[in-house]
Amino acid sequence: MKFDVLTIFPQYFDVLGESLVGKAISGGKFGVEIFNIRDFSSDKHHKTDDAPYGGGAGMVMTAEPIMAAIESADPLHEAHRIYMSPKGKVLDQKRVEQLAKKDRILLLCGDYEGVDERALALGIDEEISIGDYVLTGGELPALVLINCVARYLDGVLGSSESVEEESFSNGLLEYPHYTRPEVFRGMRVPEVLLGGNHRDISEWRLNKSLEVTQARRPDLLKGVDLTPYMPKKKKKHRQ
Ligand code: 4FM
Repeated sequence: MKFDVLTIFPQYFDVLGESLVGKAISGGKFGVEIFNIRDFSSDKHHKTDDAPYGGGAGMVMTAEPIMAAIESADPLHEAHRIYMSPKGKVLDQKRVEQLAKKDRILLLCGDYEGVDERALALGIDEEISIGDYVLTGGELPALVLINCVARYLDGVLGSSESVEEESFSNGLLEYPHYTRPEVFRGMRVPEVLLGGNHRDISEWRLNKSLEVTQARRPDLLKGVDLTPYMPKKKKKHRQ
């Protein structure tokens, strides 16, 4: 997987040098290339914004350097081109899983009051939001998207099972976790986890998952099929 990120604030992405995501990048599992939109401005002062037509406060990012940056990063339109914006469809784990299957993703980060609509019409395939709140720009949302997609790529998590076992993979919130010591400030680790009976442990964890989901995010249970799995009876074939 290769991410191309287009931004006027490339410093935001220095954080990718740290962390598990950074390890995966240096491990060659995926790459992130940062493009400074300012480098693509033909203006003598490398201007990337201008006053809005129709008036009003703030500045709008101009279409020309954005289109030049998009076409330089992805001249053959091989990448899925995403604009991070509160107007986009809100990202969920299902969409993250689909995005993780793509070979290339281009992320356009806007700042100031907005991006000239023509750059979006001509250069962008999809708008994605990370949630219903407003930030100063698309850089943190782009880092969020890169981070959750990276978890699906080999070498980011400890093992591939960890992605399948966690919150949302079964549509439920996670069960509680415990590690040593057995007693901390008088609080004991639940007895079942010390016993080594893996059927009992799985049952306890599923029940805890259902309990925490019902208590905190009952909306998530609407998408979960709680019917117990029942193998179908084989039809009897007579000869
Ligand atoms: C985006 C500000 C573009 C200015 C933003 C411009 C956001 C979100 C967000 C702020 N992006 N999910 N929520 N962006 O708040 O994705 Cl020009």
